[in-house]
Amino acid sequence: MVQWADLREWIELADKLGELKVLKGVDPKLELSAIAQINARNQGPALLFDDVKGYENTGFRVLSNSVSNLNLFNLTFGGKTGLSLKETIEGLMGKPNEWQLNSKDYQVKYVENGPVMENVEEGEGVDLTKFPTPIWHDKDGGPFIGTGVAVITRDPETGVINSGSYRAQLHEKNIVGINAERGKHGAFHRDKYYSRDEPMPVVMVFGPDPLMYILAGSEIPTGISELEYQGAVQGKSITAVKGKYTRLPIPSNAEIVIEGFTYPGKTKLEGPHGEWTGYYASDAKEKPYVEVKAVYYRNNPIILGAAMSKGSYNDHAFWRSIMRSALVYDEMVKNGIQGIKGVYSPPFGVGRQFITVSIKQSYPGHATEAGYLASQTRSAAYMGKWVVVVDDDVNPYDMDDVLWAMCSRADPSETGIIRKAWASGVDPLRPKDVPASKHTNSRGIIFAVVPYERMDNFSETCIASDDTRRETFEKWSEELNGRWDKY
Ligand SMILES: Cc1cc2nc3c(=O)[nH]c(=O)nc-3n(C[C@H](O)[C@H](O)[C@H](O)COP(=O)(O)O)c2cc1C
Ligand SMILES: [Mn+2]
Repeated sequence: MVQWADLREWIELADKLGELKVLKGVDPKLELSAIAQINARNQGPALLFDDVKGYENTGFRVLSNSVSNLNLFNLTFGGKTGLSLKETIEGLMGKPNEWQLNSKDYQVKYVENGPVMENVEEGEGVDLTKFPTPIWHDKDGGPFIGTGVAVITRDPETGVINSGSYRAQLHEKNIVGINAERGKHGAFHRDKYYSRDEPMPVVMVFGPDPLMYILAGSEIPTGISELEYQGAVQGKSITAVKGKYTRLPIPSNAEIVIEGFTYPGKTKLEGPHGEWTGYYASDAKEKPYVEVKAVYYRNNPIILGAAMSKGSYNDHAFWRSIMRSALVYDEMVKNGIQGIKGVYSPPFGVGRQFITVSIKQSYPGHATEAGYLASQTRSAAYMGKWVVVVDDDVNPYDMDDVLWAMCSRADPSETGIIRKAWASGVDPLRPKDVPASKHTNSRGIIFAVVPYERMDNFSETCIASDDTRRETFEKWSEELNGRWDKY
C-alpha cells in the first residue's frame, strides 16, 4: 500500500527520509544533466531544481533522480525503507503477476476537477517554453521537455489506454515530438489510427508521480493499461479528468499535462538525443509530433526529468534494474520454469542488457531452457544482450560472484546465440546503412553453470560456508570492514 497521493507528497516523504536535495541556480543547459548523471551513478537522493537559471522566481521546477536508490524505490512502491537489494527484489517476486491480474479492478476513476486544472491554457495561449526545459547533451537537437514522461494513448480497436515513456522534444511553443519506437504500444496505436487515416489523440504527462513514470517506462504486458496497473500497485484507482479534446485521461494530481494530436504524414526533424545506451546512436530523423491543443498545470509545477547517459549514469538505470529483475522473474515462473533462485539485471546494463538468472539445476537442459527463455521474455526481449545463467550457490546480485562463475564454470564455446532479435535504432552496433526500423541484434546466453552431466563429480568450491563466514564476521566484526556477504 502506497502512502503518498501525488508527486508533492512523495517529495515530502523523500525529504523526511533524507533522500531529497534542493538545488538553486543550476543552468538547465547541460549543467543540470551533468549533476543528474553523477548523482545517478552515486545512487544519490532525488534532486529538486528550483530557481533554474533563466527561470528565477517563476516557481517552476525540475525533479531528477526521482528513483535512483533503494530507499526511493521502496518509497515509490510503498515498501519498507532500509531494505537490501536482495530483500527488495525478492519482495517483488510474484507481484507483477498479481498486479497484472488485479489491474482490471482498478479502472481509472474520472473526476470533474483536480490540482492539474489550476492553470489551463488553450489554442494560441499554449506556450511550453515557459517551463524550465533542460538541454541534456551538447549534441542534442534541442531541449527535451519529456524525459520522465508518461505518454497516454488509446488503442482505437480495443479501447485499452496505454501509458508509455517516449521522449518528447520541444520543437515550438505548442509542438512537441513523440518518439515511440517500433514494437512499443504507442507505435501500434499510431499505426492503427493512421491506417484509418485518422489523427491520433495524445496526452503527455510531463510531471507524473514517480510510480506513473516507472510504469510508463516499463514493459507492462500488451492489453494491460499501465494506469490501471498503477491502481493495482497502490490498491486504489488513480483519478483523472477526461480531456476536453481527446477524451483521454488527464491524471488529476499530475504537475503538467498537454493534450493534442499527431496527424498522418506530418513529421518534423527530431533528435539527436544522447540515449540510454550511452551514445548518440541515431541521427536526427523525421518523426511525428503532437500539435498541442491545451496545457494544464499546477501552481509552481514540477517537470520530471530523466537524464540519459551511459550505464549506471542513467536516471532510470537503478529502478529499471529492479523492475526488470521482478518482471523477468515473474514471466519465467509463469512459463513454468522451476528452481529460479534469483533474477537480476544490474544498472550497468541499464536494467536491460545484462541479466543474471540463478537456478537450482534439476534436469538436463534446465539451464538452457532458463537462459533462452529469460532472453526472450516480453519484458526482456527489447534491446537485450547478455544473459548469464548461474547455479544457486552463486549470488546473482553480486557481479564479482557472477563474473567468477563465468570465469570458472562457463565454457565460452558453449555460449548460446540468438540472432535477429528485437533491437532498435538506438543500438550503437546498427550499421549506418540499415534503417532503424529494420535493425535486429543478437543475444549471447552464457552458461556459467556446472555442466549438468558433471554435477556429481565437479570440483568443490573452497570458500568458507555462508554460516562460517557469518559467524566469523560477527565474532571479528570490529576488525573486519564491510559485510560477510554482498547482498
Ligand atoms: C526515461 C525513459 C525514456 C524512454 N524513452 C523512450 C523513447 O524515446 N522511445 C521509446 O520507444 N521508448 C523509450 N523508453 C522505453 C519505453 O518507455 C519502454 O519500452 C516502455 O515499455 C514503453 O511502454 P509500452 O510498453 O507501453 O510501449 C524510455 C524509457 C524511459 C524510462
Ligand atoms: Mn504498454
